[in-house]
Amino acid sequence: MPEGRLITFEGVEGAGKSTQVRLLAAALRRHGREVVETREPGGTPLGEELRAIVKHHPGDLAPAAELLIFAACRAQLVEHLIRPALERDAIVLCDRFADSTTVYQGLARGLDLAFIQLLHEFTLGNDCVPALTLLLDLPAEGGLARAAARGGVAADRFEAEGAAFHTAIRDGFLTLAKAEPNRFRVIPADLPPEEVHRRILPEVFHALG
Ligand code: T5A
Repeated sequence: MPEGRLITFEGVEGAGKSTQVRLLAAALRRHGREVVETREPGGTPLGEELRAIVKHHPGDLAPAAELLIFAACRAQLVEHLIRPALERDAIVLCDRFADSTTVYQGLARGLDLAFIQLLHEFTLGNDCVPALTLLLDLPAEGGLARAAARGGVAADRFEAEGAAFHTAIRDGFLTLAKAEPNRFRVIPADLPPEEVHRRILPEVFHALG
């Protein structure tokens, strides 16, 4: 059986996803596994260019345009990084993935969920679907406060949305987790980073078999 696995991290802004990707990558490397760390939007030269646009475009960005930018980022990432890594049996850790599109553009922005599902099938195929999705859960305001406390960077288009939007994001992820309990693990994220990591590890080793 191929040993490559795609593991994704999801959650509200500032939930600690990047921090946990780094901690998990180090732990898996200590176990001798090849690990590829990546993020969405981004992860490829094209994706990083589109990331800057989708996060900081100064004018109005139509919701459909926003959706298609995320889909373009993902198509590039899957083709150029994720699929080749899985084919050589690496573990890919991705900071946000398709579930973010379902939640942000589908559930929060109100775009057609059936169309978004078709886009996922088109961009991921059936070989780049996450084996495990770690949902780092905490109240939206807690994550936003962490992101703001980082300082130095102005709020992006998403962070600048109101409280109702961010609450819908948290609720949306919890709804997806409930619908797919075999793939999702909900991890409480309002704990110190090392404690969150300690709770993630057994879930990952279980998924890796
Ligand atoms: N988006 C994305 C969509 O709308 N559709 C999509 O399809 C996709 C893929 C991306 C934006 O795009 C949207 C969602 C986003 O709004 P981003 O900057 O990548 O923008 O946003 P985030 O993914 O939210 O990234 P952040 O860096 O803001 O949050 P993280 O990665 O969850 O958090 P992290 O690890 O960077 O930590 C944030 C701060 O908190 C501290 C860290 O040191 C850091 O200072 N921290 C903790 N503090 C206390 N306790 C803990 N356990 C902590 N863990 C981390």
